[in-house]
Amino acid sequence: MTTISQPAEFTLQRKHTADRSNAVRWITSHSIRYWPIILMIFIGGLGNAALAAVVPVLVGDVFNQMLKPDPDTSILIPLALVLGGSQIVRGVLQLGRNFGAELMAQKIERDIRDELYVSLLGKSMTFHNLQPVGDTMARATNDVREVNFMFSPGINLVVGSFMFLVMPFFFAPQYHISLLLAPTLFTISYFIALWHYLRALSPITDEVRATFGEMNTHLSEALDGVEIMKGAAQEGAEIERFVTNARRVRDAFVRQGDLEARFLPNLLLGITYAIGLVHALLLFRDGLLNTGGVVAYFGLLRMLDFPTFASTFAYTQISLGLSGARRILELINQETNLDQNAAGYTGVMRGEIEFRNMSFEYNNGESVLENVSFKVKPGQTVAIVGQTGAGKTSLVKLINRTYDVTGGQVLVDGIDVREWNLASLRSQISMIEQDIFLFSRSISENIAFGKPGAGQREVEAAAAAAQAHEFIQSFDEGYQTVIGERGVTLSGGQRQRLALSRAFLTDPHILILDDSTSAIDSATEDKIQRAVANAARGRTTFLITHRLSQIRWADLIVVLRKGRIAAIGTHEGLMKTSEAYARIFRE
Ligand code: M5T
Ligand code: MG
Repeated sequence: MTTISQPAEFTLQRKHTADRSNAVRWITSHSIRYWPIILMIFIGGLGNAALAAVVPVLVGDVFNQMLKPDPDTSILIPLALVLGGSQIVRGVLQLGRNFGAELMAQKIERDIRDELYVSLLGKSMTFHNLQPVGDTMARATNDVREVNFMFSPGINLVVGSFMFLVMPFFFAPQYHISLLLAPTLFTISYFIALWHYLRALSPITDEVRATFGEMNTHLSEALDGVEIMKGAAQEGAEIERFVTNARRVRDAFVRQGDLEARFLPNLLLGITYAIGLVHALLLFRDGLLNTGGVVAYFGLLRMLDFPTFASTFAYTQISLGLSGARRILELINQETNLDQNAAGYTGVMRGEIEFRNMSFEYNNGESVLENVSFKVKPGQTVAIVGQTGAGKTSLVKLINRTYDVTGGQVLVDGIDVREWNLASLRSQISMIEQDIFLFSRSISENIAFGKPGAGQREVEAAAAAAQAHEFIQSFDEGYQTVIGERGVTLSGGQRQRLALSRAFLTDPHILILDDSTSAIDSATEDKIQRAVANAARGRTTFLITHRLSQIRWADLIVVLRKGRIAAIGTHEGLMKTSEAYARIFRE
């Protein structure tokens, strides 16, 4: 089995690897593991159809018996009983088929959902920055669901109804070999029509899924930015855009419905009945078929009902499922340029960092950092200063490989970060981001995020060191207080101290604090100041800050301007030598 293996930032060892070369193979490779269930669906479907065919056959026999001058009633009762009994067995087989299909659908849904989730976590930030969350959500929820429906009712009905299609071929020749004519004509034209239908359907179902994804992207962005939207009184324009998107989804569905309505086999079925009946009556006239035969044969033809009516619906479901699978696979197969480098270096970090002639740009090709070289000794505190957009945040994100450099090197303990085992590198570096993300879980869980299983006492000690204990205690539920999404119920200063508590708990060898919030009252400022000083002790620390009090006592100050180092040194030194630096302090 061919598997496309790709670099990822995170992978799981799996017993089963799926073939990801295209959607059909991918789904097949997932299904094949459950072959006993597939067998059950087939046996259930076959048995169900065969026992359904028994009905017209027995009814034909009953007719013949009753038309005799003196009907033998001792045969009629057992015939009726056999008929009844066979239908009970048929019910059980049908149950098996339905149950198998449902079971399969749920298992596959779970499997591909897992696979997608693991793959998303393994993607680089470059991927996540470019991939709209709403679209990913649509794929991870609705498209996964479509794959489920593809099995049940989709494939379930296709298998079930295909067996019905086959039955007239088995039973009709018993009455007269030429009776194969009508079913054969029907089956040939059915498959030709089906082929055309599926070819026309596939782009439409792709469109249905794609427009749905776009609508979702828009919705999630509008909700994310609802505050800005309201602030700018743009509700009207947003509604306009949403309506346009919703209309596209509707149009795609309408085209799907239109195609379904024009499904040719519906017409073919009527014609087949007519041909079949005329044929049977001609045989009857010539004495080649008796009354019971005509009745049984027409009953057998009636079995073509199921494939005809189930197929529009069932094949649409399969087509939608495949479109969904293609979209999920597209996401899974997206290139990831970062490699977790599982075989890389895993030592304990001393905390020495060196930027060696390093340059960096985002995907857009504009240079963000150029020719940056400096070295930090273990335990030192470095302050990065510079105007907004100078590249401060970008610089520190290269240390833990949130992004990879485009030129030169970043070394930790003298080892290129790309040579490090990614998990080992990241677990020893703690980064407090500019906009702090908190999960909508309890405060305790948020602090213990980097160290699951940390005890309450540990969590509280970390919070105390980060000067957060006090305000957490002031909440009614203390550490169990659940934070709203993105921590909206906390102030900037409080969020920062929670993030610091997180860092204390993981006790990293390198701490990076990207703090651009400058507008904080002096009492809080003082607390944060103390928390940061606590945190910086005994580890290499990068501080991005506008707070002069913090910059002042840094061991090394790097002044960035437009992606280049404008000046570097200690506070005293820079005050004397750097006009740019001195200006910052004068302002
Ligand atoms: C430095 C550009 C940005 C700026 C430069 C995050 C990001 C940034 N940029 C991109 O092109 N793509 C991106 O995904 O890079 O940005 P920074 O490093 O975020 O600057 P900063 O931290 O010094 O600024 P600030 O405002 O946080 O003080 O030109 O356009
Ligand atoms: Mg920044």
